Amino acid sequence: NPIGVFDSGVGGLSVLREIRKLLPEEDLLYVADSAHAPYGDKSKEFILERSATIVDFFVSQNVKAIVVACNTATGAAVKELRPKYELPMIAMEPAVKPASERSQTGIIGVLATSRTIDSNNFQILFARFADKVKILPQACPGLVEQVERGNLNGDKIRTLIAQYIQPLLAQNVDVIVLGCTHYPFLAPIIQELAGSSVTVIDSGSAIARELKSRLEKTTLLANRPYPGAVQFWSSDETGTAKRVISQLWDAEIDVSN
Ligand code: DGN
Repeated sequence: NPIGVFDSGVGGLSVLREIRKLLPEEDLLYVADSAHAPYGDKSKEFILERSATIVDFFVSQNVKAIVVACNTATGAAVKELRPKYELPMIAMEPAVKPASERSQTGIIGVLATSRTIDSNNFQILFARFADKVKILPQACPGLVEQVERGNLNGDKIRTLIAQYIQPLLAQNVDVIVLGCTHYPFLAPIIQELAGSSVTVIDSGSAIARELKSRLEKTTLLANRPYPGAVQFWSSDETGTAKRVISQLWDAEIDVSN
């Protein structure tokens, strides 16, 4: 059975690629809810409703586990969804723990959507590390939209990123955590603009490792010597999602609606 992975759009592909690297033999089903992206400016109820619809779709496809590859959906929906399904459900968490261990200045920045920063989950995470490290959250309106269009470089995106990381650098941040799954696609520019004394980290590989360990515990790990299939679905019917998923996945792929 496949593993279902979803995001508001194409951002979750940054998590999907880590899963593919670590668990190449697994069948993967990716859903990009592109017609409703970004989730960042939608209500909690709306995100919950969309997430439930996608999880029901995964159940109809007989998935054996679900990865919520979206920090915003994690904050808005996972607590409500988990008790309703028996499937293992792996969700995002900004990589604050590794960042706190790495930081020399004791000050880290977290880039995320406003909805993630305002979420309960984030407040809890924030409180959990408050005595170890100073966390500066930074909302980044506009970045998700750019990635959704496949704009990973250029003046517009550089100006936005510079504007968001400048205040962090001014406060001596030496680790920047990417708390939105769209941002790893912008990591090269974020790194370049932040400079070599700053470490940029995301949660993709940690989520893949957590998925693996959950599957091992439940003996659901695929055990075969050949690669699994990867299938893509999107709620976008204009062709943009197909184009951008192909660009980010670095292969000409088919996208079902
Ligand atoms: N990829 C989503 C996240 O990790 O938060 C972006 C959410 C959005 O659609 N704004």
